Amino acid sequence: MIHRIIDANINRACEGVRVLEDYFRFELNNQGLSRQLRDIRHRLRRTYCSDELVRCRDSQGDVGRATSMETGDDRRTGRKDMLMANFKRAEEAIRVIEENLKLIEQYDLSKQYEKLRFLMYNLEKSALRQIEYIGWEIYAITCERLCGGRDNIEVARELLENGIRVLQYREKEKSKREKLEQCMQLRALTREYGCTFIVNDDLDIALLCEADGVHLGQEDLPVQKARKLSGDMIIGVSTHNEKQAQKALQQGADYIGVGPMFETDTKRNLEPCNSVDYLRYTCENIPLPQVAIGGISPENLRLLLEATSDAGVPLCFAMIGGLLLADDLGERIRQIKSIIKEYHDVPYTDAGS
Ligand code: TZP
Ligand code: MG
Repeated sequence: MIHRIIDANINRACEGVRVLEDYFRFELNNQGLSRQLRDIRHRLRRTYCSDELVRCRDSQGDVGRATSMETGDDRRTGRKDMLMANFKRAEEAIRVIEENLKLIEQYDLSKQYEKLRFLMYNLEKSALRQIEYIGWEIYAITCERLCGGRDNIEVARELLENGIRVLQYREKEKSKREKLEQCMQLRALTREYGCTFIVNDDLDIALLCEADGVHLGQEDLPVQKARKLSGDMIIGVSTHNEKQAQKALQQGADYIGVGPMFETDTKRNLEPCNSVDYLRYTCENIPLPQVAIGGISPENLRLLLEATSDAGVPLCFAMIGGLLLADDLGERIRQIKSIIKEYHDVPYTDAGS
């Protein structure tokens, strides 16, 4: 009855992949991931084709069916949960196919399925990262100078308590030693809250504190060189025009900063940027998650959301002054999130669940 097992597991794997594929295709408009998943699904079907498969099928006589109907193990709480369950479903099913093909002396085919399983592991990682990006919404950046006497750690705690899911450490006037010290503390804190932690400029500090990522400007290390040291750490790159955005994409950046959107006092000597038009361009042409930045506040946020309402890439909004200068951080975060929600109800709401 080995064919019965293989048949059930080819179906199981393909169905799991189809759930994933349609999520990335229809909800996220993510062409890259949906194409790769489609390709895997076709290879799952085609690698072992035998009339024996359908002949041995007996769904009515499946003793596992009643159990599956009775348990609530497959109740999902959100999209992340659904995605993880379906990656696992597909990976486990492929493993079963591999083992059983070996039993019927189809060793070469088993190895082909093994390759597909490893492709799924890689896709799982990048898919989960995409989901993380969607959950970012507000990309908070530190700036102790704007914190009214409080230090970065205190302010970060308040941001995290109010649901911030990505925090960048950016301090231009502190020594490396001070920065490392604060980053170590922030790493521990962000880990507690499951928040992505990114260090601006300093790859060495990012590595030492085990940050999730590093953010590089046009004058910092080039992406390819940074990648040699950073492994699979997230690398974000600031871009101010189309050429820089294309280059960041080619060089393997994981996301791009897009800005400055508006005038800002926070950063001096900014390269000019045709703001909203440029953001529209990157959303349409650069298939990477995007972080709009520069002078963004609750007052002008709708302008950006309107211009990008059909963006097929994850888009979030970086703020320093627009966030840190608020009297009540929690209130400001809720205000910004509710503005974002006017434009992106699904899937931006439960991605972090
Ligand atoms: N990069 C481009 S603009 C900017 C950076 C770091 C400053 C953003 O700060 P604010 O206060 O949100 O304008
Ligand atoms: Mg920099």
